[in-house]
Amino acid sequence: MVYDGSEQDRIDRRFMAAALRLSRKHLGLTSTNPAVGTLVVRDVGNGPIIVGRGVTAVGGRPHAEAEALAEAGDLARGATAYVTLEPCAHHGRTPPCANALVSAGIVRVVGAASDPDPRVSGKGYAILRAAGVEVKEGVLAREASNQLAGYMNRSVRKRPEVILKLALSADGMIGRRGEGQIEITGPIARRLVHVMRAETDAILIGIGTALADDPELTVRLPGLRARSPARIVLDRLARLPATSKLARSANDVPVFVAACSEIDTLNKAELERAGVKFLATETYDGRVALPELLEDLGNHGMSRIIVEGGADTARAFLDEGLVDRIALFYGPEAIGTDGIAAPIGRDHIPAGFELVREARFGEDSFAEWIREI
Ligand code: AOF
Ligand code: ZN
Repeated sequence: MVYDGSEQDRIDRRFMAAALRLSRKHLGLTSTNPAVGTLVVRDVGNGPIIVGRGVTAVGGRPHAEAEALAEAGDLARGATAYVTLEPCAHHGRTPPCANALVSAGIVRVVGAASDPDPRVSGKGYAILRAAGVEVKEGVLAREASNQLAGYMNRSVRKRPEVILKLALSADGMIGRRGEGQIEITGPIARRLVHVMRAETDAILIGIGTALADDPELTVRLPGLRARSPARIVLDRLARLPATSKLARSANDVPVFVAACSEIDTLNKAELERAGVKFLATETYDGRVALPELLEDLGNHGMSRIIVEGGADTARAFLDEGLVDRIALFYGPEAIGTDGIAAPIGRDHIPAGFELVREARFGEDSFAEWIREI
C-alpha cells in the first residue's frame, strides 16, 4: 500500500514510538551498549503489521536489528525497519547491522537518533543508501536521544548521565531537620522511583544521608529485586558503618564507597570484609572530586546514575554543572520552618534544561527536565 506523505509520517511516528517503548525494556541492562529497539513492519495491502521485534540483548549483544530480523525471517524481504538508533557499521563479533538489514531484503529504514560512535556516525545510513535502501532519518529523534541519554553521555562526555531525583514538599523542602527520612510522596510516586532505579546502573548518595537514613537503595518492586543497581556512597573518610543496611547487603547488590585514596582505617577493612568495594578518589577542597569520580564510573561501564540525596550532594552536582536530568516529585503537604530546603525547585531550574514530562501520581506531581548533550 502507498500512503501520501502526511499519512506515512503519522505511521512512521507511531511505529517509532512503539520501537522506543519496546527498547525501554532493557534500559540499564545492556552494559556500555545502548538499549536499542527495532521493529520490522510489513504491509501487503491490509495496513502495516509488525513481523519482527528486537531489543539489544541483556549484556549488549546481539544487537536489536539482529534479534528483529531473526524473528521476521523471510518476512523481512520488502519490509520497513524502524530503528531507534542508526544501525551499526562496524565489524564486531557479528557483521554490521546495516549490512544485515540489506541482506535480509529490508527496503526502507526509518531511524530516530544518529549514533555519536565514530565507528558508526553517518556510516550506517550510508551503507543502507548505497545498497538502494530508502532511509528516513530523525523520526522522533528528540524522544530517542532522551531515552538514549545514558549512552549519548558516555560517548560524548566520557561519563555517565547524571539524574538528580528529589522528592519535595509543597513548600520546597526535602526533609525535616533531625528527623532523617520522612514521607513526602505517596506510594505510586515511590514505586516510580523504584522503576527509575531499575533503569540505571547506580544510585549515589552522600555519607550524611547514609548515616541519617540508613537507606537500602534497592529496587523493591515485586519480581524486580534482581534489577537493583549498584549503590555508591560519597564518603571521603570511609565512615559508612559496617552494620548499615548498605554494607550488610553488599554481597547481594554491589556497594562502592568513594573515599579519599589515603584513607586506611579499621572501618575500611571491616567494610571490605563485608564486601564493600572502594573507589579511590581525588579530593578537592575537602570533598570528593566529582568530575574525576564520574569519569571512573564511566570507565567501570556505567551509563546512568541517579543522585538521590541529600541536599549537599545534590547541590555539589548542580554547582559543578554535572546534572543532565532533573526529576522532581512534589508531595501535597508543606513541611514549614524546620524543613531542609531543596537546592532546586520547579521555579528555578538551571538554564539549558527543557521540560520533557509532567505527570500526576495520586496526590503527587512529577516533572522531568533534560539538557541537550
Ligand atoms: C546497533 N544496534 O542494538 C546497538 C548498537 O561492542 P559492539 O560491537 O556491540 O558495538 C557497540 C556499538 O554498537 C555501540 O557503541 C553503538 O555504536 C552500537 N550499538 N548498534 O546497530 C544495537 N546496541
Ligand atoms: Zn549493530
